[in-house]
Amino acid sequence: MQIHIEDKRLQPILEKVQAGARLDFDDGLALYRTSDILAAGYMANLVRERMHGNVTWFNVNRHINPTDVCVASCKLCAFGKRAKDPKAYTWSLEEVWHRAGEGWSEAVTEFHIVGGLHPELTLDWYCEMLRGLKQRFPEVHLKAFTMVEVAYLAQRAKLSIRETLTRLMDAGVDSLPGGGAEIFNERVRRIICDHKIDGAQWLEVARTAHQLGLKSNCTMLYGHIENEEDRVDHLVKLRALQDDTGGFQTFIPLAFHPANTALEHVATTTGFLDLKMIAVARLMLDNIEHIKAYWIMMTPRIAQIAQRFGADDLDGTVVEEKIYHDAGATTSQGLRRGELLRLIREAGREPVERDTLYRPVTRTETAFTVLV
Ligand code: V47
Repeated sequence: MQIHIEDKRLQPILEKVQAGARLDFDDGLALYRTSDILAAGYMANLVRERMHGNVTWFNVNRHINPTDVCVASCKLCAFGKRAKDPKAYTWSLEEVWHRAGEGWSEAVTEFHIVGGLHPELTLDWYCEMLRGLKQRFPEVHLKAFTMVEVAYLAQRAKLSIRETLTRLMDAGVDSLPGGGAEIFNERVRRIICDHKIDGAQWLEVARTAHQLGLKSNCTMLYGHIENEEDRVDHLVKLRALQDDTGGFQTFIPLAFHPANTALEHVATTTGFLDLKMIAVARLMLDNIEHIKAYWIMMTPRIAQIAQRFGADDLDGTVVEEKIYHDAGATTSQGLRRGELLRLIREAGREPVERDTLYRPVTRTETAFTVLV
């Protein structure tokens, strides 16, 4: 099929995409720098349909954030609080288990568990939390702890990353979410999250997790002080690790929300940039199966359109979300299943419910009366 490419610099990229060839660093830069978003979207959609046909995956999950107490004080974050901040919270184990059950129904297949770097909660505490969740909700997949949290728990417990991950797996962790990656470039990282592990360490924790058989996701935080080179560098590093391990399931571009952070002066991202981030990710990350449009971050409106710009996954029903809402997100806390189906079908896609490992979940819609 012939398409009209306004930005002639994209012509060789189209040829590579049509031939199924890998894009290089300069191609990534050209894609981030173009205003020809329709050409980028067309190419990304081509790849997306080659990989997933007409399917858009979605899941029914619940986010659990046991504490917002965090030693890191990252400039990018509105969620983390100092222990002595009167607004800080830490749930007891009973509260975690109780809250996990709130809004839970048989439909929930995943708990997404992340929180602050708490100076006192121990690895044993987290393991008990996981065991308690597994005991109460044996069918629910536990996608828990970012690479940053794993590294912090390892440091506090004076254990290796491998040993820490092994203990978390024994206690019930089934996979890892993709947060904390931010932008790997050290110049940017020093400003937006200088207390976090560096990019190389993030990648090393991911590598160890994958070697132990854990799948994980990966993310990139954009729309703050990074430039286009930083973005391409980030994607190329993720792609290189994926070549080695194959352990990343999904990439999620995360738009920076400046409200209530130390970077409040930064302008919020636009729909144009949000869609471009999805498209470029689909084109550059040829070895990562899924690109997720996280509607909480990009709004249901943009997430819906993203299904035609390279995204094949909409996350999720969520139920309760704190990290983005503390940073000023005005999206709702959770989407009902029926609403997700509408967003997918109206975009001409076929919704397929999945579990965390992208196995189709077969249930009749009427079985969801509790959620719809
Ligand atoms: O790690 C923190 C980011 C992440 C802000 O793996 C912020 O399936 C924008 O990782 N503005 C947490 N972003 C969210 C996350 C995630 C979400 C959905 C699905 C998955 C998955 C992972 O949010 C943090 C950080 O990168 N973040 N503060 C902020 N003010």
